[in-house]
Amino acid sequence: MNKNLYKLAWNSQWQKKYDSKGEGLDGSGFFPARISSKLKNSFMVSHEKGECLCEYSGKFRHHYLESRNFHLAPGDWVIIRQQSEHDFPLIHDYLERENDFSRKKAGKSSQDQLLSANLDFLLIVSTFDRDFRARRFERYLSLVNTPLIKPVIVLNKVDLVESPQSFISQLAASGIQAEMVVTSTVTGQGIEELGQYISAGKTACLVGSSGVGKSSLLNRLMGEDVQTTREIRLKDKRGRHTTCTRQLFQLPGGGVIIDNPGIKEIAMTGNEAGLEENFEDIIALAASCKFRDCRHEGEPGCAVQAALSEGLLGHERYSIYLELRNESRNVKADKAKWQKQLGKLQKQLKKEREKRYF
Ligand SMILES: Nc1nc2c(ncn2[C@@H]2O[C@H](COP(=O)(O)OP(=O)(O)OP(=O)(O)O)[C@@H](O)[C@H]2O)c(=O)[nH]1
Ligand SMILES: [Mg+2]
Ligand SMILES: [Zn+2]
Repeated sequence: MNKNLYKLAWNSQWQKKYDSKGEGLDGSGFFPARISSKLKNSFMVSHEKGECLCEYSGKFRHHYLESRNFHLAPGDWVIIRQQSEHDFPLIHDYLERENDFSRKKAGKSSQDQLLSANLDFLLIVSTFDRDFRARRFERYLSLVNTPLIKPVIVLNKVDLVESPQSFISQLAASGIQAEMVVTSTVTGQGIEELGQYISAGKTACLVGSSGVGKSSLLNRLMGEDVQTTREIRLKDKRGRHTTCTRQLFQLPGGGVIIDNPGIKEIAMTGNEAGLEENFEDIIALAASCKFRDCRHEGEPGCAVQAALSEGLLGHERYSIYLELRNESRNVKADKAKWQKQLGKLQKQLKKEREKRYF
């Protein structure tokens, strides 16, 4: 394989997955590519020879999209096929992902929104002011459902605060375990440190509210302005969010980074794996509760409540945990309801069809 593919964080594991897709992938116009961004009905992909636009093949659309509601996201590896020089290449298949990062879609929908796939690091960017709340960080941290993705908190715009240390101590006191990097795209502080996470072969994804400086950090890491940032956009007055699509970039020193539009609402998906991982201390306490299904909300013999009153567990941390857990359970219940309705509809549809034939 061409070394350009490795610059997209391709490795022997992906090669193995590609090879296992069967004979005939070589020499018949097939090649691997990584989704760089999603457009309305097509994708921009990066591959060993550069970039190109491509579309789903009819088979892929039917097999994954329509039958299984499976979607691709920036970071996914796909197998595309260029049948002739004049055709648009088509997405023929995809390589099973290692992991992904999703949130629940904003609003009432109970569906998830897939933000990106195949990550090594989730860079949760925040500034030291409005955004700086343990609760918000805990949301992001609890959405990381796999130990394969390492979350890193990036505290940007440090040039604007006088005593960053008090903010940082505040975070540490609330029990947040994630590593932190303090940065400024104005003075360059912390940029090198941040860059070390995104070394050759690694993929990182920038998330956080609008205006915290995600694209500015990306530009700094790239060494050139590849993404538009706020000032430039203010002149053409086109709305609040500066970045409008997710997009993948290759850093000059190797490593891949995905920039995201600002995230306003970071809602739980109903998958509790990340929540449990992030609140290991509480989960460990819960093992000693008298009742196995203890909700830790005042039941007798509750070890979590006991730790709370003995001061072994902080009230803030406890209340964040309950808030996220309850939200997560509600989403799970909504999803189950939705699935049931969908099942009913499908059955009805099948009956209607059968009626037509007989
Ligand atoms: N003082 C200071 N300003 C910064 C820093 N980083 C970014 N900014 C400014 O913050 C504003 C927003 O930066 P962006 O990089 O566009 O923010 P973003 O997170 O990409 O925003 P969205 O694309 O809307 O999600 C711009 O005016 C930047 O110049 C920093 O370290 N210090
Ligand atoms: Mg941006
Ligand atoms: Zn309990």
